[in-house]
Amino acid sequence: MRKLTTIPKLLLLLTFPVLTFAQNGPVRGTGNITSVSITGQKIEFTTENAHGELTVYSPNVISVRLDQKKLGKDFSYAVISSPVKTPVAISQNEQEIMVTTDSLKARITKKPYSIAFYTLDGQVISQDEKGLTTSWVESEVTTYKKMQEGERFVGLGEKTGNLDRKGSGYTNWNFDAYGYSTGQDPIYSTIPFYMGIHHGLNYGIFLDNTYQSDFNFGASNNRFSSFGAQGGEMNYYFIYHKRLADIITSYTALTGRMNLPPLWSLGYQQNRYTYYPETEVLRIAQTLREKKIPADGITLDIHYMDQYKLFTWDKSRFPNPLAMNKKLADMGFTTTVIVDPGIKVEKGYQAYESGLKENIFIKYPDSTNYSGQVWPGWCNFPDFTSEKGRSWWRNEVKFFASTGVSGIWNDMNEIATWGNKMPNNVLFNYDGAMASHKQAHNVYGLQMARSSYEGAKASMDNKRPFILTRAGYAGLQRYTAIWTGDNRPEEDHMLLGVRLINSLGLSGVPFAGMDIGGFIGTPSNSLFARWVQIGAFNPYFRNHAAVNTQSSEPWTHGEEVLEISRNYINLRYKLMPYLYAAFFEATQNGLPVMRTLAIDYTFDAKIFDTAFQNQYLFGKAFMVLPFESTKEFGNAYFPKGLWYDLYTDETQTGGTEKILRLSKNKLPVYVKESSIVPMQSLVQSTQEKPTDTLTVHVYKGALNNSFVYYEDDGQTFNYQKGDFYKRTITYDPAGRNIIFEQAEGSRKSKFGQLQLVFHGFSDADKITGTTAQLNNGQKVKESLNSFLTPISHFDPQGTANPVEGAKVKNLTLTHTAARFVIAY
Ligand code: NBV
Repeated sequence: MRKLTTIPKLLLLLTFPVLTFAQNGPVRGTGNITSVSITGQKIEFTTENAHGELTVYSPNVISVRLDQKKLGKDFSYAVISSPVKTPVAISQNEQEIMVTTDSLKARITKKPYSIAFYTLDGQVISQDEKGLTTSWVESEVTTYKKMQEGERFVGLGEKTGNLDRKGSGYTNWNFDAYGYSTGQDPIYSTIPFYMGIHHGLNYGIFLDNTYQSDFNFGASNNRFSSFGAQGGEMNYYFIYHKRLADIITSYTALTGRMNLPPLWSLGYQQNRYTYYPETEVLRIAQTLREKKIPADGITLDIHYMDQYKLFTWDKSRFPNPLAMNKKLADMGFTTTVIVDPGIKVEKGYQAYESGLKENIFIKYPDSTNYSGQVWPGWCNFPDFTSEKGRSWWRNEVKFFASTGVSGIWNDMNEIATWGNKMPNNVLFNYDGAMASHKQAHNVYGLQMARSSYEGAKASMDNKRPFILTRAGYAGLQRYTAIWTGDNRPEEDHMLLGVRLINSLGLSGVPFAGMDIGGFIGTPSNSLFARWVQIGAFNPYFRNHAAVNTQSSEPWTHGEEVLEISRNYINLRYKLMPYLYAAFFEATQNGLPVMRTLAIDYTFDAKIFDTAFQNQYLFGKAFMVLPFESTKEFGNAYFPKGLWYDLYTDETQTGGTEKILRLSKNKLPVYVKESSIVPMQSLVQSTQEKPTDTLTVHVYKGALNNSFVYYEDDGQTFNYQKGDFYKRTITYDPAGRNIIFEQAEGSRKSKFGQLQLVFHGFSDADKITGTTAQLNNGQKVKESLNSFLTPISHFDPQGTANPVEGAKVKNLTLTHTAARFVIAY
């Protein structure tokens, strides 16, 4: 690998003939740097054709801005953090400016401008493609990076295609992509953040520009990767860490992390376009209970409204929504309703009249309101990029809480209108800066979701709202979950959905889902069953189907599919303590709940193989292998380490491929060695109290592992005042210990008993609970049962057969907040 060394200048010139330009036909380059000023962590410079700025945000994050005109204030809808004070050395000479932090070096070459990033020991992480660097074609600005040998690219949010995006190009322009094909681009949302991987190094680049943006990872060229936008400035953040996971953590330090979701939103959500009238909604809820299919959410699509008019209920279909929602709540269901941004132009209609009066709609340049056609007919659209528009929406949204609704599902917010050709001269406030549709389009959905979140939060009495969106921009995770829109009931679409959610996870969005079963048609029975199995291992778990398709409830595909669906939904509910902890982790470090193997096994080429690219981890412990339902055999790849079959505890050594025999009723899932998996008894909704025992599964292994167990009321913001119960559980193979650290927070666990289940341990391991280690003087009641325990928790059939040779032992303790150690 090439290193940054002090090669004599002449030699440099000979080795790399710099074919540069300040202007060549319609293309304008930056040209040479002509002046430099350094203030603290910031370098400002001018070039022959441009103005530039480099800011050290942290030891690992550097922002670069370039524009043909003087740079103004750096306004962003995505970035919420400011530079942190960081030790940095900046020096310059005639040829270059050197920036060194504790983690990386950046070198700006002056003649002409170009930038490169290096590790502290001089390895190239990323460098501008000499000769092209950053340049403009009219108002379109692009930065070109040299394509490194063997370089791979991951991320970019909700993008179709392969996990490794090498060889592909993408456009960001939020688009209503009804029934999109598996290679279609763009679709609904924009997250201009990707990570490059080469030579055992990885880095992230976030282009913070809301115009239509384009990314090229070696599509139609063999020279560079590039990112650019049709207007605005070049404004990007370069992030370097040794681990890909840390890059995501830094990216989400910039753009924010998700808030703790309400627990009910992690349960199963039953959806349809559309359930009405009220009797039908209640019938669905009752049937879920009767058939013992655990569920938490019922979602209402556009037909709950009076002629699709926002902030209304159709009184003939829903005569008393508050009473209906109360009935649903008594049965353990929470209601989510859809909202579209379009407000019907109709004299006398409350929302329209108040929107007019408050003057909150987006406008043509001649100050008339822009009208586009959607469900209710001709509509005007609130300007969510103005504080006035957001405040109007926040106020209107209170309507939902007053009718007993806790979830707001934001649809059509690309903006989608009939014709899908919104004029570019429509104007948006853009928080005072005034922007055209070209600049505001990609943030409209984000700002709508933000307004819904803020409005719902303000009207829900300290309860956590749940917001779902279709469109969005970088940073959407701060307000909302996202789903992948109008997918098709096809096998490859199910697998594409897995990759879309994985890619969203790489791009800072942990709370994502897809329409289970496929939206625009009727899936085969086996596809529906497989999709529910996978859905149980998705962060947001909702099935949905369009009008004029077969209904999508788990019982509509026959008894066998019903049973398979129930088994996996049951498993999801038993895993709730594990899942909630995974969400808690996402709020702390931005890491996703559903993780492509690229996060933990970044430099293992095999995981990018299209045969294995859909495999993912669900939380830290489970590796899910999503195969088409039509396959009898599946080729699996096990990354290094030891893996336990979730259902049999059979072990599999990593670094290997294996052909698995598949069956309809079982989704292949493996547990990583040294994992810690807390589970609870089966409940029918998250509102039902589980039994008093928390079961913690421990898998023997050689890796150090720690798991942060987290509980709170699952509903309110009281956790912000310390009302939580949190404890770190560490698996320490060298010390042969499992350590339960002292619990933190002012809350008592809802579980009085703790049952430990040991997988892969043998009698020779002599597991003991060490009561002596308790530091509060309290005695721990313990009983070590040295018989094989039925591993019914994971049996998809629920038949609870002990598995021969599984060496599962259990130990039951009184749950105490004090630190204790289990030795083996
Ligand atoms: O509101 C109807 C549908 C909704 O069910 C779907 O989930 C959205 O993605 N919506 C799109 C409107 C257009 C459907 C053709």
